[in-house]
Amino acid sequence: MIDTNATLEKNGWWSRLKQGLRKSSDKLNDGLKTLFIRKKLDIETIEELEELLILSDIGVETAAKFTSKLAKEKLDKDVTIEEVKQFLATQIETELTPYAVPLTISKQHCPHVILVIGVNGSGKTTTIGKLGKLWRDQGLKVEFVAGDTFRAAAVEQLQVWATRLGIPIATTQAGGDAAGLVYNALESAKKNGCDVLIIDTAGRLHNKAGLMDELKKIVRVLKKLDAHTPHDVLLVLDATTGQNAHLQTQTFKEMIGVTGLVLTKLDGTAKGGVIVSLTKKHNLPVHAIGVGESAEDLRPFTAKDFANTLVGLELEEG
Ligand SMILES: Nc1nc2c(ncn2[C@@H]2O[C@H](COP(=O)(O)OP(=O)(O)OP(=O)(O)O)[C@@H](O)[C@H]2O)c(=O)[nH]1
Ligand SMILES: [Mg+2]
Repeated sequence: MIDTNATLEKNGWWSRLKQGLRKSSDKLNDGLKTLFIRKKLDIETIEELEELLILSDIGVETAAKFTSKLAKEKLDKDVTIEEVKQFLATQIETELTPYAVPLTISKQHCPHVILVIGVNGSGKTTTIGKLGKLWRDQGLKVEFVAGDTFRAAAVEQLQVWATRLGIPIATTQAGGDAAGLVYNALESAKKNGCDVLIIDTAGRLHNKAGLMDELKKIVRVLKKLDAHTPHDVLLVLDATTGQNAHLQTQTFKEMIGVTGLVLTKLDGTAKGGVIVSLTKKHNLPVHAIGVGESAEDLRPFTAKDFANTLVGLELEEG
């Protein structure tokens, strides 16, 4: 499984997380600073705080839940901005903890098959490269399948990661049959002792129906060889798309089935709170988040680190 406690580069990851969530935390913090000039917590401040939370895409219901709880505890009492930040961080952490689930690779699966899906440009191929590095570094035998046969450049892009990381990759020519490629790749991965088979897919075909049909076909052929596969269907979402991420999740969930989320490009949005509403609404775990383009910019998702960073609290050492 992904070792969430890996100390390697932990401090480096924290500073990347902090840097990556800067847009979101700056927005929240600037808002809080203007709100909490007054010392006493009045109803007007509570309402403005609710608005600020809604603007961070945390979700209308959750924003109302947080602020009514704060009002119950602190209305007409003196509060400091630090207290409010601590309160929000605790609430966000509580909301997210059930959804911060590491992606567990079972060596018994031989191989553990992960199908990676999402609309074009969401960060699928990059995420596969990053995950491949993470697991390879943990000593797992990883293989890639370049299942986006729609574009020649897509195969090349995954090939670059594979070469750089020394990870074997199954490919076919552009325009080739993705499901056939996946079938052959699983068949040979079963023979050669591969631990994790990660399948890249197209984000765009001629139309949405075509894309969904191809993904369904891939799932069908996997099941023909091994009814338990794919063990995970990872939906990769670009966090900068905001409310659109909700729509994408709904569609992929209905059409293909999704077991977990990866949120990418959190560094490019001020609405990092979208993770709170996404997980809750769709009841899906977040396995990892991306806060930049390099291989080190993806890590397992932990509720406390995310919550504290989002509200601008310093992370605890250790
Ligand atoms: N800033 C930032 N950029 C990212 C992140 N993840 C991916 N990207 C960039 O987003 C762009 C698209 O990523 P890809 O991995 O090619 O996306 P894809 O889903 O495979 O796209 P298609 O193959 O077209 O379906 C690339 O330029 C990546 O470098 C991230 O966490 N932060
Ligand atoms: Mg791609």
